[in-house]
Amino acid sequence: MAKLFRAAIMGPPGSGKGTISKRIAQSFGLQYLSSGRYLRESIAANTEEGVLVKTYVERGMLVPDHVMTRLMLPKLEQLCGHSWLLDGFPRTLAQAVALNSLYQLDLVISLNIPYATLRERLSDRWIHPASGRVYNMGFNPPRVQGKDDITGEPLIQHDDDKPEALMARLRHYKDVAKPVIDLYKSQGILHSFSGTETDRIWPYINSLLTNKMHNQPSDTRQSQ
Ligand code: G5P
Repeated sequence: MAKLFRAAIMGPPGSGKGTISKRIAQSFGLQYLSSGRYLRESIAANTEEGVLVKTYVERGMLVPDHVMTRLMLPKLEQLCGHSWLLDGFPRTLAQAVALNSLYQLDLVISLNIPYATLRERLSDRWIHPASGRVYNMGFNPPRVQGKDDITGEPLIQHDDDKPEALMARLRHYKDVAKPVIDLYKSQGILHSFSGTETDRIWPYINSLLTNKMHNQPSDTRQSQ
């Protein structure tokens, strides 16, 4: 039986995790789970957890580890039997340790994007709240300004992309990501990519994944 492939993508807000994750999911057929998108769906649905996480997300703060692991780990259980890619989780060492106790990751992609590029991208980002479709007024603008391409409904900006929340998110990222990056480096599964354009980084990620996934050993063990 082919071994299941488990990967995660890390990077500061606006680094292109979501954009690259969608390309990976499409090109390699992985199930893709975005923590940010899942949180925003919970907020929009006004679930009990949505009400709780809203107070953190709208201030650009990280949702506490125990809440994140309680939300994300059961979602992964539902993906049992599939290869998957995590976008935005784990984000702290405590989350990485909790994930590690259940699943061994095969690969972690870390994106290093200059601060000025991040700031520029996020202030230009608009989303279609119902579907999560993301637009950027320069990189991938909607066909009609301010409207979703598929439904024609209005686009909005996330509260956490507004300038005050954005600064807080960028500061937090640096502090909490370092021990996670060190952990995955020590496990020999970290691959870092630097640059200012997703389209230039993508071919390297594509070829890394092609290599890794085609050279995956078969696994006779029970898959988690
Ligand atoms: P999220 O949703 O995980 P962030 O802040 O980590 O949010 P974000 O903002 O979604 O990440 P991204 O996914 O890294 O960014 O980037 P993206 O959306 O693909 O690209 C950003 C923009 O740039 C888009 O408009 C895209 O079109 C454009 N773009 C991409 N490439 C290029 C390019 O080459 N050129 C140009 N010009 N544009 C480009 O998390 C949100 C919140 O949820 C909570 C936190 O509160 C967080 O702030 N949260 C967690 N809390 C605790 N633990 C966790 N694990 C959490 N996960 C989420």
